Amino acid sequence: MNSSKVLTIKLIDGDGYKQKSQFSNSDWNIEELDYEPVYYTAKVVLDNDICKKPNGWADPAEITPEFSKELSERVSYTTGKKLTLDYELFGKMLPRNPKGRTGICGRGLLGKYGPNFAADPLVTRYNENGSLEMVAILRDDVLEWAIPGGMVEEGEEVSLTLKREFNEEAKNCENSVDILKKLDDLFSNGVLVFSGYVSDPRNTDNAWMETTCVHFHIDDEDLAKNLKLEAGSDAAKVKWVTITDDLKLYASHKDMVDLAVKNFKKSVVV
Ligand code: RP5
Repeated sequence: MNSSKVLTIKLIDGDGYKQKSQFSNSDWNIEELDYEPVYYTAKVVLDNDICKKPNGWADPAEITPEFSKELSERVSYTTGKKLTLDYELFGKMLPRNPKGRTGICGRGLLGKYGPNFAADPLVTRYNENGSLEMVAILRDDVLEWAIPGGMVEEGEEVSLTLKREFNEEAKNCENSVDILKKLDDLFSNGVLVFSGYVSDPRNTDNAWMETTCVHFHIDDEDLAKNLKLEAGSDAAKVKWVTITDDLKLYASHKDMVDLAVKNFKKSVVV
């Protein structure tokens, strides 16, 4: 994210990822007088304005003094501090991406100004050949393999999000009562891998992703062999993928997998 190059550009028609403007340095401390980020807030975000739609998931489009106050009370995982509203956009003060310029302002495809909280359940097992594998989904928006993670809903405990997202995206099918019980046990014993800002192609100068990744390693042979997977919401496919050095995953997912594997190998007593 600190690279001086423009981020991965995905150009999808309509409400998708947008081309970002060029910049030479992402560091806010280095002045860039001709920096002109593209303004973009997707229609799907505006259509889900919490003030206009019952069950809407996006912040209001109108920045009222009351909303500004609410915004300045939000706390980031990354800094552990309340947001500072020091980015001026169309005469309103907004939060500034803590990791630097992105080439895009507004919320893009993200619902919230500031941090947008997600949760990433990394489920692994050893296969019959002794290789470590993870459950991966093929995201149906960008067609890249990913951890089956998703957004934390308003008021939801992260531990619930981890399980809900795994069930919705990767285990969208019947499993025996025994397997479900074992899966429940598995999800009650995760190891925290990472919590904080992640480099996601949707990040903008004013809205960004922060996630909690938790590792759940399946030791139980029955669960490892017999857990049935089926792709559900937001997933075109699901499968066990061998974790190799050159595995390519969406956004920062490979970094989180590498961290989990490193910690896991250290924790295994030989
Ligand atoms: C990533 O976006 C997070 O790591 C998480 O996996 C994902 C959440 O977004 P959606 O899957 O809900 O689009 O940055």
